[in-house]
Amino acid sequence: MTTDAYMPRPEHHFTFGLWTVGNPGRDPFGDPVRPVLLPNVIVEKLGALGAYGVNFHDNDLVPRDATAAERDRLVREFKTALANSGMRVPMATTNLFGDPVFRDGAFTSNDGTVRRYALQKTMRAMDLGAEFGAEVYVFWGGREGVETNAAKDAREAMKWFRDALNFLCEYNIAQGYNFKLAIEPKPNEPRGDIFLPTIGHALALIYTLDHPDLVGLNPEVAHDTISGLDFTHGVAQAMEAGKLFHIDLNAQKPGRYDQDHRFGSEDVKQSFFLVKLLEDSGYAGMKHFDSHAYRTEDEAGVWDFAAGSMRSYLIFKEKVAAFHADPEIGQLLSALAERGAAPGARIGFTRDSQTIKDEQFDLPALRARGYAYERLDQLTMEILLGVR
Ligand code: DIG
Ligand code: MN
Ligand code: MN
Repeated sequence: MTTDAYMPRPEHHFTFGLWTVGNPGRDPFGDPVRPVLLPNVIVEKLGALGAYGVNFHDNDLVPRDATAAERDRLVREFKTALANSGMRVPMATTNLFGDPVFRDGAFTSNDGTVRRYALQKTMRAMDLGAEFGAEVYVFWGGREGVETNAAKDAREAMKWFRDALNFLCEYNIAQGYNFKLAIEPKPNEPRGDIFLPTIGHALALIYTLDHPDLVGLNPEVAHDTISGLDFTHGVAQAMEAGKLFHIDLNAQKPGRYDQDHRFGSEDVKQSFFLVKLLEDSGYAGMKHFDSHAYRTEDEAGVWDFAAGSMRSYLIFKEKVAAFHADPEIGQLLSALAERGAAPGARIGFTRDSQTIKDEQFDLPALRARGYAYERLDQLTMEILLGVR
C-alpha cells in the first residue's frame, strides 16, 4: 500500500455512505455486477483506508421489511463494527425514494396519506440516526417533483415541503436530537424536474421556515454541475450564510445523468477551487464522498475508488498550499488587494455615502486598467499541471 503525504487519516473527516461503496453496479440498463457488501465489512474496510466515518439511509442498515428483532440485531452488530473500527456515523438520512409508495414524492405527494407516512418514516429514521450519534440529518428530495405540471401546483408543493420541514424541526427539538438538518438540492433525476433544484432555491425556502436556524444545505458537486452552475459559487454562498452543514463530494461531466464519479476524476480545475474554498475557509465539517465505483469494477476496484477519492482530495489540498506559497501569485493577489479586493473591504451608507457622492473618479484610467487574470490563471494552471 502506498505510504506518502497523501495518506488519509480520521482527522481529515472523510466519510462515505453505506450506499456508495456498497453500490452493486446496477443501472437503468443493467443488473448488479458486484455482490452486496454488508455494513460491517464496509465499516472495517473504510476504517482501514483512513476514513473517519460512514453514513446511512435508514434502509441501508435496516431493510424496510425487517422485524423488530432483526432491526435490533442489525443495530447491535453495526454498533460492534463501529466500536471495533473506531469509525463514526456523522450523518444519517431517510430513503424516501426507493419504495413505490413514494412514486409521486414523499413530502410533496398529492396523496396526503403518503405525506403522513413520509413523516412517520423520517421520524423513525431520525431516531435511528440519533441512536448512532449522527449530528447532521440530510433531506434529499429525490422524488419531490413532477414529470408533468398538470399533476400539481408547485405553490402547493412548496407549502407541503415547508410543512414537512417545520414538522421535523419540531420533532428534532421535541426529541432533543439537536440535528443540523441539511437540504440537498438536485435539479432532476429520478423525477423529470425536482423541487428545490439548486442551492439558491433551498436557501430561499429555509428563510421561510419556523426554525430557519436549524436548517442548512448539503450541496453536491454533481447536482450543481448537472445544472451548468459553478459549484464553488453555490457552496460559497451557503458557507457565507452559515448554512454549509455538510457537503457531497464527487465528479460529473456537464450535460449527463448524475454520474457520481470519484472525486476529482472529471473537472480538475473546479475540484481544485472547491478544495481551495473548503481549506481556505477552515471548513471543519464532514467531506462526504457521495459517489461510487464504475460499473466495470469488482470489489477491489471499489476500494481503489474509495482510496482514490480521499487521496485526490489530499493532492488537491497540497496544490492549494502551492498556490498560496507561489510568490508571483502572491504579488498578483496583493495588487488586487490594494485595489480593494482585500477581505473585509465593506461599504456602509451611513459612513460612506457623502464621501462617495463627492468622490472624483478618473474614469479614463479606470477604463484602461486590466486585472492580470490571464497571468493569474496561467500560474494556477501550471501548478495544477505540475510544472510549477
Ligand atoms: C443523492 O445524491 C443523495 C442520496 O444519496 C442521499 O440521500 C443524499 C445524502 O448524501 N445524497
Ligand atoms: Mn448525485
Ligand atoms: Mn448526494
